[in-house]
Amino acid sequence: MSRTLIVAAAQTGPIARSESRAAVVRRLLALLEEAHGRGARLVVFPELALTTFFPRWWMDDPAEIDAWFETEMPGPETRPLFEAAARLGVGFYLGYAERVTEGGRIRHFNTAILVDRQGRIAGRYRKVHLPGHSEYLPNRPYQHLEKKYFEPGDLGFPVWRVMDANIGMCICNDRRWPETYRVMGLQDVELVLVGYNTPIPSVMTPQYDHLAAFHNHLSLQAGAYQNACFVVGTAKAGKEEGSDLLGGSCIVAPSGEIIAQASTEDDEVITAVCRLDLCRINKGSTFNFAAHRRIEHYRLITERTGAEPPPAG
Ligand code: CDV
Repeated sequence: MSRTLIVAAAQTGPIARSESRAAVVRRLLALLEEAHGRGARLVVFPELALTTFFPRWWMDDPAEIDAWFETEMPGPETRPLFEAAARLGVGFYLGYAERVTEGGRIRHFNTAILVDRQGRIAGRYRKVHLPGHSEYLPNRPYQHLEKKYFEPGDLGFPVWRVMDANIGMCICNDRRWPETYRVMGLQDVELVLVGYNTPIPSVMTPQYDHLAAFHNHLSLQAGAYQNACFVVGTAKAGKEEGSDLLGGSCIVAPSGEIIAQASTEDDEVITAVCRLDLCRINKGSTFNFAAHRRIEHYRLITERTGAEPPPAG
């Protein structure tokens, strides 16, 4: 029997610094309900979906920094999302800043959770590829301080069997790295969920600002095609606290084709019917990993981090 899942990307427009968690959750609830009304059974919200993109600001005061983080999930302000998931029978992906005490120390992560249709947390992912810098960079329109405020994720790239599908998660900059998708591809992933905040101008590569939308889709489409899976990319978009955030939320089929795309930089739901068995076309042919991968030639991928030129000949 073919498996079909209607999936939504619930893009948000900007979130103001002053906007309360409760107000943001009301926006997310409206998106969840709209997605449900359009038949969606899984909704993908952005990275750091509960707040403005605070890593753009340098902060020293630990209390000021910690105010951006959630210490419990669900907490009092986010519980309505979990209740709505259970009431409507709609799962969701939610990105947020996580502050947790583990092994006797306080840890900060850029995290996403997968909540099932019963409103239970079925999976947790912590962002592995943190972009930006940890030191203050003068003469910039803003900072990108993810390396200051978060530790690299420590949970790898798991895939969960939820809603009769193999589902994996990653966060924003992770989508640019083929390793992200391939580790999930090796767990037979069928659906990769990714939320993002992509500021323009880029602190890292202003030379490529005019290509930001192209590089976003290029990464999502390549990940989908090369691993024969659907990819749902959801932006926080628009002008947020003076900084432009890329839109272009989309849903990509295992063929690499975009099958739904946002047309605004505001709160917007897009949906697509994902026939999960389409993943089997390339999982059983061009990208049949068991038949074609040659792992004896891939050692450098895990043994070497940075590029080294060949010896002079
Ligand atoms: N939030 C992010 O991870 N943003 C990065 C930017 C800094 C390049 C991204 O990959 O979109």
